[in-house]
Amino acid sequence: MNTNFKKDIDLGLSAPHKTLPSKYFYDKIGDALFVEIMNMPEYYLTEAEFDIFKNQNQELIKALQLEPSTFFELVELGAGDGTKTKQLLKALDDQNYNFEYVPIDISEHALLNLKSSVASELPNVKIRPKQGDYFNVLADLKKTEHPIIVLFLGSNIGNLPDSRAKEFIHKLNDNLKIGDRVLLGVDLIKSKDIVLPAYNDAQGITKRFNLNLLTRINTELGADFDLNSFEHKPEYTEEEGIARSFLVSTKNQTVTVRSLNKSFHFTEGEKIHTETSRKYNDRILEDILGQSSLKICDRLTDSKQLFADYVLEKKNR
Ligand code: AVI
Repeated sequence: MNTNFKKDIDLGLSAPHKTLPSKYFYDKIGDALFVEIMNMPEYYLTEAEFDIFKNQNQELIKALQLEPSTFFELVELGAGDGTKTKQLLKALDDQNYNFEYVPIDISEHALLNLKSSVASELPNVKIRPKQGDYFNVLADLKKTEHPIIVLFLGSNIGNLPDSRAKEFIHKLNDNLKIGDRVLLGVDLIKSKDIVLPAYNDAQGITKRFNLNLLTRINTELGADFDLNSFEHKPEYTEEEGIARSFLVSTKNQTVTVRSLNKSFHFTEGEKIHTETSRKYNDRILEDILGQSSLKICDRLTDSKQLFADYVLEKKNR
């Protein structure tokens, strides 16, 4: 059994404001539900970023200051199925850029699928998948002299609270050389009537995604959460720019987690915070970059101005 999982669940459910880490959404069922989420009409993020990669790949190449004759490594953190990235790979390949694609992911399975799809769709593209922790792989790559371009797409940084996003940026900064660049995909701050439905879809897929956390605790830690006694509830205000998902107890109840030898009491209306999805603008990103040497050089947005891919460069201060 995963001891970190057990420890994190204990910590989160024992806190005065109960919380569960969103990284535990992604088991086999959660991965499949997230694919469904990305295809939902309400979840505009995926289509908006795809629009940038499909329709502005020339602008992207220019903004990243890539040169056909200089070898570079295109390193993607958490590559997934690479749908967006393949648009950029194709444009680079068509114009004979000299590069290697290095997708990094925790999932060996995702990397194998990506490798075979790139090999069949873009046979000229050199791909060197790396399985493991982002920063361990980046630390190794730092030793090379070639320019590194890091892709961190899909507003994945938005799932980190601001303090952790700052730590992430500082670690990324430490693992890059002067002149290396980052393409950071973020969801932009916008009104509630667009953001909330993306986290509360009509078909109830996001609700299943959120409740799957309780199913995991039931299955893996022998808990007795009654899924019918918790409601999915997202919240968002445009002023703050943060969407938060909660599971709300619909009654007073006690849940026992066998492998922890513990029971947790929930009052009616009590919330468990399960996810943070921060939305960005220039000012918020500047604040997250803080004193790091990563500076904003450029920004591309989709045709509806919903999503942005920022180009950051590590400068010599
Ligand atoms: C992966 N991440 C950027 C998604 C988001 O929008 O925060 C995860 C997600 N949660 C609910 N819907 C999608």
